[in-house]
Order: sequence, then C-alpha cells, then structure tokens
Amino acid sequence: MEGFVPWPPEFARRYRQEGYWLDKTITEILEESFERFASNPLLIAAQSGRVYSYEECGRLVTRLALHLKSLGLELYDRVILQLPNQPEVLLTYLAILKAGGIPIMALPPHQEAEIGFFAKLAEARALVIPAVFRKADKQQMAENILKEAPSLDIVLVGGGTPRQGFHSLDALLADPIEERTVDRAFPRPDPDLPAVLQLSGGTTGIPKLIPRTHNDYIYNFLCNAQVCALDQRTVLLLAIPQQHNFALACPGFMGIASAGGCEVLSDAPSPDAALGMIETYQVTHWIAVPAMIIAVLNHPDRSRYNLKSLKIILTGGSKLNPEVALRVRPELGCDVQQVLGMAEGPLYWTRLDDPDEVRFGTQGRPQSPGDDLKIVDPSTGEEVRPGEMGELWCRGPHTIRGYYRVPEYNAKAFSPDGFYKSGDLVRLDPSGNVIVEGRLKDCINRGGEKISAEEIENHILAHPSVDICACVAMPDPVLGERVCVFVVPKPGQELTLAELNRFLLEERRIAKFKLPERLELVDALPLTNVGKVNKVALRNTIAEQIDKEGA
Ligand code: OOB
Repeated sequence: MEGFVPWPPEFARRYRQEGYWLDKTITEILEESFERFASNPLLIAAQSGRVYSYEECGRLVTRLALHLKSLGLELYDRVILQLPNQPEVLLTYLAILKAGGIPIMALPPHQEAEIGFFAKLAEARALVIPAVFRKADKQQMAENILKEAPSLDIVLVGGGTPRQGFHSLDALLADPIEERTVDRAFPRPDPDLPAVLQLSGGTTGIPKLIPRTHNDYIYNFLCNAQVCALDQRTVLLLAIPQQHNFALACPGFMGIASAGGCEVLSDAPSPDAALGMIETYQVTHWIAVPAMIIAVLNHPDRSRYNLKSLKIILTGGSKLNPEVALRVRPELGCDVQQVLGMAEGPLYWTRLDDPDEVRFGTQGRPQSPGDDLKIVDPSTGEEVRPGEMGELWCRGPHTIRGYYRVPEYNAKAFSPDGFYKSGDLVRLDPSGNVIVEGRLKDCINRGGEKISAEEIENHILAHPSVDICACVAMPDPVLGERVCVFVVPKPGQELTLAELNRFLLEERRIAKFKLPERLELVDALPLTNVGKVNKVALRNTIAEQIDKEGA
C-alpha cells in the first residue's frame, strides 16, 4: 500500500514464528468473541443505561457494514470517524472494518482545519460525524470540507436530520438490510496492511497518521488484555474519547471484547459522572488519565459514592506523580496500573504483582517479550550508561516502522535499524522499569491530550497583529500542563487572548482544546546560542510567573 512502511521481512518472519502475529483480521478476532460470549453484555451506554450484548453488537455491525457496502465503500477506502462516546462510534468503527475500510480515528472536537487535513492527506472516501458537537455544526463543517477534498463522497450523520446528500446513521442502523441482501460477503483485507489510522500526538506543524496493521494491532490488544488480567467479569469504564489508542486498544474496547468483558462508555468527562458510573455499573476497571485521578481524589463529595467494586485504575497519557499514586489505595481502595503508551505502538506497563516502589514510582516495562528498547544520547544516538537519562527508542511487534505518507519525516523519526524515537526522556531504574523524566519533543501534554506547539504557532502567526510567537507548556496542578503563548506583536498592534482565540476558532477553525490559555506579550523572544527560540527559558519564565502569582 502506497505510503505505508512495512516491517522488514526478517522481523515479520520472527514475529510470526514467535506467535505474536496471527494472520487474522480484527473483524475475524472480534467475531469469534461475538459468537463465544453471545449473551454477555459487551457495551453499556452510560447515560441512557442501554445495554448491547455481544450478539446484538455483531448483528448491528453486519447490518451497518452491508449498508456501507451498498453505499459504495470498497476495500481499503479510508473513512474519517468523528463520533463522540456513544455506542454508535464503536458500531461504526467495527462496520468500517468489516466492510474492508480503514477508519481514521479523528477526535470529536476536531474542526475543519484538522478534518480537512486528514481528508486530503489520506484521500478519504467517507466521513462519519455527529450532526452537532458542543454547539458546533458538524454538517456545515462537512459541507466546507467536501468542496476541498474531491475523494470524499459519503457522509454519515449521527443524531439530527441529515442535510441533502448525507445519510442518517440512525436510519441505517434501524434498517434491516440483511433481510433483503443475498450477497453478504465482504472483501478480506490483508492482515499485514493498515487496519486503522491513528493520530499522532503531534510534534511538528503537520499532524501525522499512524498506520496500525491487523497483525500488529491484534497483538497489541490481546497481549494487553493479558497484562491487565481482563476476563468475563471485567467491567471497564471509559470516559476518554473512544478513538484514542488507550481507549480502543490498550487494552480498551478491543481488549475487553476479546476477553468477554463489558465496557461502560461515557461521554461525560466530569469526576462526578465517573464516580456515579463506578457505583451504578459496578465498574471493576477504569481507564483514566492522571488528571482525572487527581480530580476524583480532590472531589469533596467522594465519600458519598460506593466504590467497592473498583479494583484497578489503568492510567497513562501523562505522568502519574508518585505522591498521587500513593494516595490511591488508602483513599479510593483500589490499585493503579501505569502505562507509558504511544499511539505509534510502544506500551510499557507496570505489573499487578510488582512491588510498591515499581507500581507507584515507575512507568513500567515493555508489555511484550518481543520488544526492544534503547535509551540513547539523542545527539549521538549512542546508548547511555545504565541509570542515566536519555531518549527512549522503541521497536517491536506492535510498534510502527513509519508514519503514513511522510517519507522525509520518517527518515528523522526512526533510526536506520527501525527504532521509533519517542522523544521521551527516561531513566531505567535497577528493576528494569522506565521512569519518565521529561521530553525532547515540542508538544504540550494537556491532561494526556497532546498539542503540537508548532502546529498552533503556525495558526497564530497568521493573525495580522502577530509578528513572532512561541507556544510552551505552563504548569497546571490538575491537567499537568496547559498552553501558554508568548507573542511579539507587530509595531503599534494590540492583542488580547480573547481576540486571538476568536481568530483561531472562527478563522483558522482548529479544535478548541488546542487554544492557548494564557497570552504573554513581549518585546522579543529569548534565543539559544544557535539562534533558535529558547523554549526552556520561556517555560521557566512562565512557571516562575505562575508561582509568584500563586504566592
Ligand atoms: C498515549 O498516547 P499518545 O500517542 O497520545 O501520547 C504518547 C506520549 C508519550 O510519548 C509520552 O510523552 C506521553 O504521551 N505519555 C506519558 C505516559 N503515557 C504517555 N508520559 C508520562 N507517563 C506516562 N505514563 O498517551 C497513550 C497511548 C496508549 C496508552 C496510554 C497512553
């Protein structure tokens, strides 16, 4: 497939021999579950309480896949999936796979800038959107994108009345096409080719698409379901966007579905909602970013909720500080299992039987025996001495060998021997687990959601009052980091945060979660001795400033 970088044959051979790659499709693996666990509940829509059994999910997925086929979707067609956390997002995801398509896992808050970009880069055939998301008219967004992306010709709309030429997802799900369809065969994708395009956290001006193959992604979630000991009794709460790799495959929905368990899917991000759902649905496992754990720990009414069913919080996306980790057992009565994960594939987990200092103080070790890691001095590419800090490089049976359709960038992002350069600065502790100490990459980690500094800077530079600018992370007690922008205005120009953000939302049409939350107007930006903007100095300046204001 053009633009996809496969594993070299000697690695593919090894991964098969060692039993990591099964040469099945995601649809085949999950259909085994639909049959095997038929009457078990697979999915609960948290807000309505509607329960979907494995059998019902399988039936609805086949129906929707037949509709996609009759609308003209073909093998390997790319489909942008932007629905919020309701069961339809999973039914559609599985239906796209069954019809042979490749879902692009866009996030619900993405706007025209992001969705238009993915549509053009991947030459997407179809787009699946909610009619409205947080007051944004997504059908209008789709109309605008259709004018610029000639490959797009199918638009499915969840909720609300579809505009002319668009299709109602709800109507398709309610229409039993299977009863009048004789040919129910679907094309079978090659397990060595991309099944899903994930999004990269982003460290450059342009977002990247991450091709996850059937072989690699299946191993990713099967191995992960074992590491997290999921089984038929597991009730997993998910309130982060279902499209995220963490929510989909680590172990996420696919991990739970492979194990016969049940997922409670919620689109309410508040700590109150999470606490209520744990009690109502007797949740045993909860996938939560550290910001959510902090919010729950600090929640004044926490003792009103019965959390007895909760056994483990699976946490990652940003660093869980040991002080917070230490509060979990005494205050919430459950354990934490930490993951250093990346949409590119690498997964480092602490294990449930690790000693306390490993479970609370490290971000774990590779989940697969087939993984290789190196900790290197980024300036030389040489491995550092044991215990020293360096950049984490990863390679393995579920770590990609290249981003989709960006050969020049891949030459820098991967080593010649195929390691993914994570951009994370880590140290290996004597137990063989990594501790995340910082990062090289230029992004802001806002409660686990990654925001590329360069991407936002490029949009801000388009504002008529801005001469130069730099985005950096500013510390936040709950989210960890938020975006702060330093701007040198053009001579005689003024700028406020409100005006800048109006411009970014209305004229640049970017997702709201990426907006700067603080603007600092300055006369000049500090430079390093090679003439680049000194972001370390800017981060220190804003951290000191916030510290002073707090005091
Ligand atoms: C997950 O994936 P991404 O692709 O959104 O972000 C990856 C980056 C890592 O390179 C690292 O910088 C940061 O997020 N990160 C952590 C972390 N887990 C991720 N930093 C410190 N401590 C951790 N535990 O975020 C992701 C993917 C799968 C599972 C879980 C998280």
